[in-house]
Amino acid sequence: MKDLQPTIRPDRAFLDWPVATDAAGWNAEVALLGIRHSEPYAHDPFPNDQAMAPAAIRAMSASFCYDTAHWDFDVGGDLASCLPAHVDMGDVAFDGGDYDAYAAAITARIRRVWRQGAQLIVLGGDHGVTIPVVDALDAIGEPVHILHVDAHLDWREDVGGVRRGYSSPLQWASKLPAVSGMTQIGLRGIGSARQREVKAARAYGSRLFSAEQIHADGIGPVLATIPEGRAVYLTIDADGLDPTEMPAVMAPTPGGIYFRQLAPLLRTVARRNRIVGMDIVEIAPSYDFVNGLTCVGAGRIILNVLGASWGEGGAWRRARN
Ligand SMILES: [Mn+2]
Repeated sequence: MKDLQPTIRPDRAFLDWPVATDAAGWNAEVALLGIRHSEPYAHDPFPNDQAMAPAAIRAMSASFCYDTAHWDFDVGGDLASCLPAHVDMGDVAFDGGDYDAYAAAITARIRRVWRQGAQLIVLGGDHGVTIPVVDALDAIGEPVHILHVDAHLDWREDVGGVRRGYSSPLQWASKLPAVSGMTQIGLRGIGSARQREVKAARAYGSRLFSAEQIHADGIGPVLATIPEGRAVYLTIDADGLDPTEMPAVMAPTPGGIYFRQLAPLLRTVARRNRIVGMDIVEIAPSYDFVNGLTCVGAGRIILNVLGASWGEGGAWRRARN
């Protein structure tokens, strides 16, 4: 397998973590990777705006956490004292050539991360970047449930013949033997799906929650669909959140879920279930006019997952001890 060399060194590491672009040279329990591109659609510009998000999120590090040694009320402690060895692996980028080789190399690298027993954090990119990531889930060695936050269903089989673009990640994941089920939340508006995609998702057994259902009933019914103790992969499309909180997306849609709903959901999941990996995708930094609010939100979501995973009562902390 051809490796991704060189992986791009970020200008600023996520939270100023140590940078190791060569996966062979690091030994960490939390690994972060930026994936700038997925398989492009003919009708979209390449590179798209979302390709700038990994750098934009890292650049806002000081705004979402200027010192991990400080008490963090979301975490209920300080991240510095509970987070194990961690590394920023830099970014990978598609050069417009052989997409199969690019995707296969990402999958190979992530398999290595998971075989070493690390938790993976991915910064997208558009939602197509989730596909080469979930392709590596077989390396977990146990069934994995997917928790998906998005305004859109993302169950398109293909768009103009392209199978691995941003409209297809959950449909793609449903074909993988390592994936045991999925819960999709935040759905609303023109949720990208035609009737046949909604039917296919339901026939597969995906548990769908509109944003409105969550506003009405809270997160309890969502939690009930995630098998206790099962490994979880979390994929968050920024447009799943309300655009008042995460405005910098290509398809802002009113009525989204709020951080105050997502944070306790993720905290509970990260305590009951080992979140083996997560991605946050579809941030369009050119639209992040207001204090970089969308990138700050992304950083806070990642910090919440890390804190709940590795802090008191966290599933990763339990698995390690
Ligand atoms: Mn999406």
